[in-house]
Amino acid sequence: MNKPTACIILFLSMLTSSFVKAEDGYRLWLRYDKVQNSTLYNNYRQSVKQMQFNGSSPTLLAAKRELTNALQQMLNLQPALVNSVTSNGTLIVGTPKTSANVAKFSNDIAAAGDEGYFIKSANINGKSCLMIGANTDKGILYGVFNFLKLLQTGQSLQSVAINESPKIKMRVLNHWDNLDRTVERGYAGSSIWKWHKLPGYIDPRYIDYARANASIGINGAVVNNVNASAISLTKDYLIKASALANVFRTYGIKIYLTARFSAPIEIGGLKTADPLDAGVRQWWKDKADEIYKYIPDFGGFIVKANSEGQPGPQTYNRNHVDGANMLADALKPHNGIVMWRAFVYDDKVPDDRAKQAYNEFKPLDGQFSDNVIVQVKNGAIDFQPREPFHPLFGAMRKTPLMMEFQITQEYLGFSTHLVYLAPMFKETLESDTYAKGKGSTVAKDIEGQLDKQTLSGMAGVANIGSDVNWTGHPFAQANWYAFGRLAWNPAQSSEAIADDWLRMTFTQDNSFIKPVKALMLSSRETTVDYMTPLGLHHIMGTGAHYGPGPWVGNLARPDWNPTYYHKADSAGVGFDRTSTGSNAVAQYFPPVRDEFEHIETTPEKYLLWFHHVSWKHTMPSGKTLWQEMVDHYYRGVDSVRNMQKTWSLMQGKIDDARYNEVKQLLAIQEQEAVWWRNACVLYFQSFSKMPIPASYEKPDHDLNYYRNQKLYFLPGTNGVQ
Ligand code: GCV
Repeated sequence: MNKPTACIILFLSMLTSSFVKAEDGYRLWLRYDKVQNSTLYNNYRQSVKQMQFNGSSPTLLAAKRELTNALQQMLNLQPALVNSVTSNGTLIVGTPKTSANVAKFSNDIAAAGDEGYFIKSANINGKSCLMIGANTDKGILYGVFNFLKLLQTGQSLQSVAINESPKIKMRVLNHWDNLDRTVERGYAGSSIWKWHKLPGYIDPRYIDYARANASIGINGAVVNNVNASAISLTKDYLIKASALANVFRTYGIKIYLTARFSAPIEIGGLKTADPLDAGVRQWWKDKADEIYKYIPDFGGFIVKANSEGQPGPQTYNRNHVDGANMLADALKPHNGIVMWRAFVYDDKVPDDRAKQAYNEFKPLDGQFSDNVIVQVKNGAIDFQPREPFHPLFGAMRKTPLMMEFQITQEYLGFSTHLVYLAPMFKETLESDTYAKGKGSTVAKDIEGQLDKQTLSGMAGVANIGSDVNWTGHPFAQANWYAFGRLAWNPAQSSEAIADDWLRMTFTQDNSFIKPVKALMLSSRETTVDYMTPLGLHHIMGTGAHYGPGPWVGNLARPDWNPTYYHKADSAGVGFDRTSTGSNAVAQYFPPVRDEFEHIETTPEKYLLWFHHVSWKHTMPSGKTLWQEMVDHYYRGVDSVRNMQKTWSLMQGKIDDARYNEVKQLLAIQEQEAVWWRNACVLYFQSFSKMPIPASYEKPDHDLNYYRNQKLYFLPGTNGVQ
């Protein structure tokens, strides 16, 4: 072979191997790479030599496809399909309808309910078998995905005994996707919904989206923005949505749409959208009937009403109950649900924004129809890096409440910063409202356990887009994953979820898992440290919400100004929400109320949320508030640098593509953490007039420099800069 030919062959083989190994993140946590541990590999192969899997519904066929593809890839094995159990190592999958063997497990079946399943090792006809059983096809699908997780995470199948059923009924992703494919607060490319090509073209991505959701138990998707367009309710768009619904249905996912309150005027030609007007009510009934003609299992509507400029019942001097119940009546004959958002606040209302949702909704408790669920953000302001739990939790005892978390990182570094959100979600879920005494956690409220509600739900504002890796940052996939896992069962630990995700997404290598899991678990606290420590909130740049902007105080709406929230002056900093201030604390039950009322008993992490505190106040550490604040900001940056160090040790333990991507993103995160730290410390120093210790890294610019930073064309802003 001559030299040039050899070079070309070498070059081509390098290309091919880099294509083979290229990891673009598309496969998410459903990678199904070959099992590396030879003992496990052999044991697994022995356990699933044969398979009994009957039934021909689309969902069962999808589950079977997933299972057989995965076994082929992980174990290089195609189990022989059998009708009866004649040897050890048979995997039996089915419902009582499709499998007489499964039907025998009546207790497990009863425990599974509508969506649950069991996975068990069992002796059938004297042979050792593995069973995946459920009442429903959907239960089987979830069981199969969990079974595959056991294999992907290297669990032993010997004496496996798992009984699972979800604690929450509606586990829904809220896409803030516009029909023009921009995504409000989206940082991972454009919308994945290609409306102009629907219904004719079904992008395979829709199927992978549905698979990924089903693998973590998500059973609903609101496909369009809560800042809604009435166009999505026109016939053409309903037909497009029905094509998506057809894909989702196989994977147990219902489609929901946002309902623009003024749609009867905008697309219906009516003169009003008054919810008590007979013509308007009839319009919505007809619209609901039309929707169900196209989408027989349509989930229902979500509504953002009278909030941030959206139309709503108050436009016609009616209240939220009037609006929600009108839509509920229209959906009721079809078993549809209304998710009515409690994210309302009005700058014309001269009260603390944090109090407004409670003030509006609490008096309406008990008046909503039984197919309405009120969707409440985790905190009373707006998805900040840290907020105390929303006071509506525990307070609406006759109304089911649905949690709304934000998975997309609007306030937590877009898809540029590595921030694992499970600890933040858990912090809210585990908060005790004391509504019915100790142990009345937020989780219990949204599970419907506090007052035996029949509806229960958790929504997450999706971080999914058209980027190859779906979520922009490779680690942002973990937040989608964790949301689904926690919606299924809020009691699961952030650590266990991170462990599973890392093993499925990257590698089983413990020398990678251990340090990277620790890095993930502390990442949210790190972000709070360099953005909004000690209860500071809403001090980000305006419009795009990117970077620091504590100085902003000139916006038309006072409640959009950071200065409204931190109230820094020469005496101190923080929002007095105690009885001497806005008295927002009164919206909590005692003893939470009493705890937040006093500086001494308020958890330090919420201090400036509830109190205006002197710069010289002595903190439990013995430092002044000023010094403590400075230390948090500096600690935040140090922690990001430690994340970088940890990550650099991971080179070679995973593929180069994702290693390098995360490395570069961490470098951006470090620069931006420094930006946040310097800008905030210099700004607050202009009030405290106290020094930054000489031994600390000096901000490399003065305050004016940071104030004059202007970023253009950031994603997720719908054109607002
Ligand atoms: C969809 C915040 C966001 C808005 C969002 C709103 C909401 O204010 O910045 O983009 O609008 O929350 O949750 O409705």
